[in-house]
Amino acid sequence: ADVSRHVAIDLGASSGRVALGTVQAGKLTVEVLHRFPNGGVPVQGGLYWDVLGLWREVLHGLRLAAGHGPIDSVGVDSWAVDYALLDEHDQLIGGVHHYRDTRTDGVMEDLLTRMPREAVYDATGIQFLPFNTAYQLVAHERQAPGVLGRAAHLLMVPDLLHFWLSGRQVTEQTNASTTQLYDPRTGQWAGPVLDAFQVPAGLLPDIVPPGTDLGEVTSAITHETGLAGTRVVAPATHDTASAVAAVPARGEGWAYLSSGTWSLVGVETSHPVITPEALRHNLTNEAGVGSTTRLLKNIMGLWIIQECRRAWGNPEFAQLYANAELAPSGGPLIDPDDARFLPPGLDMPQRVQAYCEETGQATPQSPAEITRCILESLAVRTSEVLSALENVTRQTISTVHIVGGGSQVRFLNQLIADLSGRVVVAGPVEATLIGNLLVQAEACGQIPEGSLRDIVLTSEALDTFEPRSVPATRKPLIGQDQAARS
Ligand code: ADP
Ligand code: LRH
Repeated sequence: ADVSRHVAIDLGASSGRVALGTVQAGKLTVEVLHRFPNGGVPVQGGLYWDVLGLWREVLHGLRLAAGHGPIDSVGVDSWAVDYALLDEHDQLIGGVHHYRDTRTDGVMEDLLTRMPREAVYDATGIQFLPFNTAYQLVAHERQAPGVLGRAAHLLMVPDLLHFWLSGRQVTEQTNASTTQLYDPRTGQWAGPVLDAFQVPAGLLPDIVPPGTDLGEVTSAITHETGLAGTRVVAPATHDTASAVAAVPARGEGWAYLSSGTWSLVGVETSHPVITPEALRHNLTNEAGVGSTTRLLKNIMGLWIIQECRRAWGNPEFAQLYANAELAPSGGPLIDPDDARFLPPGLDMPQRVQAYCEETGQATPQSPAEITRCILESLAVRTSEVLSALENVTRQTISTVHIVGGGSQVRFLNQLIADLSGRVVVAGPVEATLIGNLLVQAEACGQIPEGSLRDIVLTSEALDTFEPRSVPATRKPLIGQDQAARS
């Protein structure tokens, strides 16, 4: 057909959206039909996602989409690492835990005494983060002994929604790679890691690549939403993989920053880079679209500001950032990756202040000063990681593509250009949705294979930020070689 229409469901940690994408004459137009907030739900000392509430919003978005006429395909992406357990009757066992749940405290350190860090890295290529699925599963079993034995299936969050849409249970590869239970060399689950951590292999469904057709929506979905005959096509279900697929870059010498709740800073490589140097920098090798590897690192990101904003009564982001830009420059800096910033809490502004006090710096007082401190610190840390990526890949990075909700923060874009000394190209804001939609369109045969980035380049307006000179004092303020710290 000349025209095809696809629906992307993109669940971010701070918000979700359902969008309609129309592909015609090699161009994509995107209309966001429905947006809704997302966040953790604290229950009895644990932290969960409201996965049923998200599903209700998804159904609402699908009803709106059905009202626009026939839809060729639908696919889901979300944040990584989190999962649901189902029993033998395919019913949920308990809730879906949030990766920031403190149940994983100390688990990673403990497990790395069973299988050495080097061996786990060699088998998976994945960065050591305390909330990787591997450690969450062990924490789950410790909290609820026997639960992994009772469970029949494990589905990652987007796979759970694909199951509810299509009736098929699979694990899509890009998100499977974030579990630290996946071997990027074989494309299969990493047996030795499963054995060492005592994760039953029988829980894990078959792995399928992005762009896999999972069949038509079920009759229950047709009844509930009006969608009929629509294929469920797994996109790159890891949101970061979808975002990177839509980075509007050509040629070589570029890096990306997927900027939202997290800052994901990395490059695309043709193969996993699993070397002692990559391990020293705790870089991760996540699976990308088209058999690529996303060699990247997590930086704590705008999460710290999101939590401060909650403490300050939810002022508008635009206002917060405008005020931060007016605050004095050359103030204190934090290490955004300090573990104290990981858990949620209305005391986030105090945590930032405490860090500054402990490190003998001035204490930022107003929301504007605190926000500026966080933004400058993110820019410094981003520059450090870009240098680490250059060292590990022995390639020069001259351009940084910033995509995602955070690419709207023009002040941060400029800070990153200035502090890293590189050209920043900002946009698209909705890269994840676009990547999700284009992988579906490719799988449906509506666009030529490998043409995703060209389509983004012709469909989206971009902004450029040239580096300006900065006082040399800005650069070395955080530690010696922070990029080397895991
Ligand atoms: P996630 O997918 O992790 O939920 P997003 O990619 O949606 O995150 O990005 C969310 C971030 O985008 C917010 O934390 C905020 O910093 C930034 N943002 C959202 N709206 C605006 C706005 N109007 N102006 C500037 N920044 C914004
Ligand atoms: C970003 C993201 C990131 C993961 C984190 C858990 O939304 O998927 O890539 O590390 O969430």
